Amino acid sequence: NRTSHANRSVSQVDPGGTVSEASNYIGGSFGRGSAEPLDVIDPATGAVVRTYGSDDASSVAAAVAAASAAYPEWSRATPAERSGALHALAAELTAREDELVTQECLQTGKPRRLAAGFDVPGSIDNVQFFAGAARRLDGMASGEYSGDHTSSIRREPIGVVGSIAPWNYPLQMAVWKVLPAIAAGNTIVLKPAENTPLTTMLLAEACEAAGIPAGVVNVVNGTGPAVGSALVSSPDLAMTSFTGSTATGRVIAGLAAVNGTRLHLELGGKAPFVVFDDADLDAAVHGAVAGSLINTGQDCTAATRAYVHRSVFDEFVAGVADLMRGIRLGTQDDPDTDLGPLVSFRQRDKVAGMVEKAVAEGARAVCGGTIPGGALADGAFYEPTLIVDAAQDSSIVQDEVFGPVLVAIPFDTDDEGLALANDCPFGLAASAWTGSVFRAHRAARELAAGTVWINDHIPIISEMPHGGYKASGYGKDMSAYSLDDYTQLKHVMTELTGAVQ
Ligand code: TXE
Repeated sequence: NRTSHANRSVSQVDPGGTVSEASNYIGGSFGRGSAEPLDVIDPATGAVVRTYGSDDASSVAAAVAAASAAYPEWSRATPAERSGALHALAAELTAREDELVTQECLQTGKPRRLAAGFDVPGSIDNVQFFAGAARRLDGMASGEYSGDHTSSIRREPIGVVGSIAPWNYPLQMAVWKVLPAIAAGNTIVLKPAENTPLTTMLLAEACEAAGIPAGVVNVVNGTGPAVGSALVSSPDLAMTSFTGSTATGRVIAGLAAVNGTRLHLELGGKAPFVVFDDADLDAAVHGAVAGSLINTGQDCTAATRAYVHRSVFDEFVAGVADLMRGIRLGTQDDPDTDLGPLVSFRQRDKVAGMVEKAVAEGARAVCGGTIPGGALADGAFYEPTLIVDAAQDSSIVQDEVFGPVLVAIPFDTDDEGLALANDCPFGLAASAWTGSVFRAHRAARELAAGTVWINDHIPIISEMPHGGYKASGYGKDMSAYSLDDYTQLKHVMTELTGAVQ
């Protein structure tokens, strides 16, 4: 019964921090789903940190109804009014920064340093960006293209957006979905991943405290097949946005197609990291380790395939393995921790299985390739792993591992290096390492990916778009470009002469 905790904040519902009864935020009220209870598990220890009653199709219907009811007023608010509400949201999130970091680390296992330095401040920066962008939703300038008419363009919101987010950066993914949607005047129902609901509920609490009108932002929680598919199947959605696996993206695309719902998909990646013979090798080695191990490799832009010119290949491999062996695995609050666990034991087992298969097929782990024992044995940890001798068409090279695993493959010519980099279904991000401005520009032009870094790998900024080419999906997150995806254009054509009867 979703109304049983109406108007109580998440922290009031959950004073002890062990059993949360709130699973949804619908029409401005926190409530509790009565479907199967789900556990939130600390992957660093295996301990259950929260149990919540998940939602069901009736909560989804109520959330979509609340978003539909809130839409007329929110869509007609002035840009300044919406911007003001979003600035207030940024302030409420800032006031909760510490709590957001703690909860983000608890549910994902990420080191406090990462959540405090990247996840949470990056999310707040994104909210601030969209608070500003909400006032720049201009249409194209008008003009007279026929002698008797004047034309103008209106940029309008679409309606109710249904969004499904993954677990790798729970707060950031929620913000990437919610902010462009509501900045543009839409309302939204968001379902976070079932194992990482905590910071999305804090985001809902911040929305309430910021005075964002009831029903503009709604959250439901539960599994993908039960709650996610009920949301995506709703005929009252104008748009669906999803970040997650390619397989689930295809299911969602099918469900959305039934209702003709607009789609925005970010479906992971398999980023190549191309090292030419004139690269600063020390920088490339450090970049490869940082780029492949970011968030324990659970980042859709992580470096996964290093294509390295044969003349520097051995030195690159030795350098990366050396640095990887020095990486310290550990729990969230240990200040010495460089690398946390995978988000779940299921994800850890997926990574281990893919590495085992690669080795059975003839590849070799230069370092790592194992589940650590000792004090780390209770958590979902996996050693940083560098693979060589893998075939270009093997699963470890072509499929998303989403773990701390980098494959290195040599090439002989620039053409071959770039061709191998593009020989993969994914196209989210790529990097090229070179001292030559010509090679840099050529790589930027030829690498088939939504983001290409030159002599770096990983940084993102709120002002610039993030989104895929090829099987990595379509539509942009972040930046003013995402507002194109969450709005529709209307041509208004006015007859000027009064001659039409
Ligand atoms: O993803 P899913 P999983 C990749 C990564 C990872 C793999 C599997 O390779 O190892 O996916 O992870 C919801 N209808 N990425 O199984 O299933 C689900 O509840 C509606 C890459 O966890 O895609 C969750 O909220 N929704 C990625 C979300 O989809 C459904 C980030 C993501 O889960 C659903 C995460 C359904 N039928 C995983 N089934 C990236 N692009 O960054 C599931 N969901």
